[in-house]
Amino acid sequence: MHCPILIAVVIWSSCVDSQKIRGISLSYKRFYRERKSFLCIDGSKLIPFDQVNDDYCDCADGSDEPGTAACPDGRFYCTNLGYRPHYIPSSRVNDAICDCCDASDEYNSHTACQNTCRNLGQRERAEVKSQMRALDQGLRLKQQLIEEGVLTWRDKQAQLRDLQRVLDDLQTQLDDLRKEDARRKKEVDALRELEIGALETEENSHRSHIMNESPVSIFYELDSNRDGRLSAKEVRAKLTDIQDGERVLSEDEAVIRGRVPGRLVKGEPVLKAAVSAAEKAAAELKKVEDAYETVYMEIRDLREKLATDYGPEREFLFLYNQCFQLKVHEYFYELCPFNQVTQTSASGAEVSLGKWGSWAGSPQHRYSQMKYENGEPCWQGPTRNTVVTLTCGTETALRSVKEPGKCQYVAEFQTPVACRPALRQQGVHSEL
Ligand code: MAN
Repeated sequence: MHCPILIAVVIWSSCVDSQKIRGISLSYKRFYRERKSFLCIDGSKLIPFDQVNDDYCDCADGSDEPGTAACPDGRFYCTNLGYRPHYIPSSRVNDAICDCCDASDEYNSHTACQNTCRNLGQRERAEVKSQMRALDQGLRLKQQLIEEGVLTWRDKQAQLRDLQRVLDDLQTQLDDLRKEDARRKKEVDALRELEIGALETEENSHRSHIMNESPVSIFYELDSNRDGRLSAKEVRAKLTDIQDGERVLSEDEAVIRGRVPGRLVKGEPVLKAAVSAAEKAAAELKKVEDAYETVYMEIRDLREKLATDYGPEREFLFLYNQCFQLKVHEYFYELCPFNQVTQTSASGAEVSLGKWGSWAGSPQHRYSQMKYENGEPCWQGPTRNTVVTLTCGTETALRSVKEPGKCQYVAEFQTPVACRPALRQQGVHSEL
């Protein structure tokens, strides 16, 4: 029965106190209970209570003058009912500038300060409300992206298994084709050996035939117009024939001896067919070797991508293979998450601002920052690096890029997957 009355008395008395002792918060009220004397909060001095807020600084910590500008390091508490309370340096009390939205800092300056706390509070509450809506929407989108991430992950795993099967199959083909290639090459080599032997035999018999012929038959062979005389022209014609014959023969021989691929001895269909079959086998082997190389690289890249840390729920996986651009002044920036950051100038020159390094947030929020390292070296400076801070938003976009230190870049990347339910309790303020 007495309870409501008691509460009213307590509230009334605290209001009286806090109005009487200007510039203190409710939590500090206990130090300023009206007694005969006041103990400086740092315990250094005991002074009569009527010296509190008497515009003369008695305590070294400034605690006796919370509501005046008397102490150099004092601070004044703006209660700002309806908005957010905060401290201002007590030097700003009665300086003719309205600092507290409840006008409490200008109680004796004749400056007409308006109490704007209610409006500010309303505006802030509306803003927080819309931020909360955005946070809720962000969290819903995040959930969708996590679910999409699960499917993408399964997809990639299946893709990896398929590629591995293709690679195994190519390996089997390669084993067979390598054997076939070696067999075909050996066959051609054997046929060429036989051919060299045959050519040498033919050449020897041709030479011995000429050597064994009688002078009359040689004369008869040279006398092509059958006039019984040998002209220089007739002799030269025959010599040219012989030289040509020898040249062709020695070149063929060279082809065989030097194993020049693709050259055939005339009139040898078996060798020709064997060379063609060997060429076909080599081409087939090359084709399968190239395919093996391509699939092998694909598997390696995919394994590397899948080994990346995409967050506890793989919520960042959807960023895989995506890039985000932003133009800031004369530069065009591009962030390709888990890959690299680049800067392109108006002239079109592209510079690497770092390659994917690691997550770099604080131990509690590891996934709130990304580090891209070892970019293009800066002239007379370090290599370019970029720290990307992830903030919660309903869209995924690169929001800002700055260069606070030479060749050291910082970027803000907004995405729903950076939204955390805890932001609701924290008031999301700086995050959204
Ligand atoms: C380029 C850009 C700048 C950087 C300078 C350093 O102009 O990459 O961001 O500061 O080089 O020389």
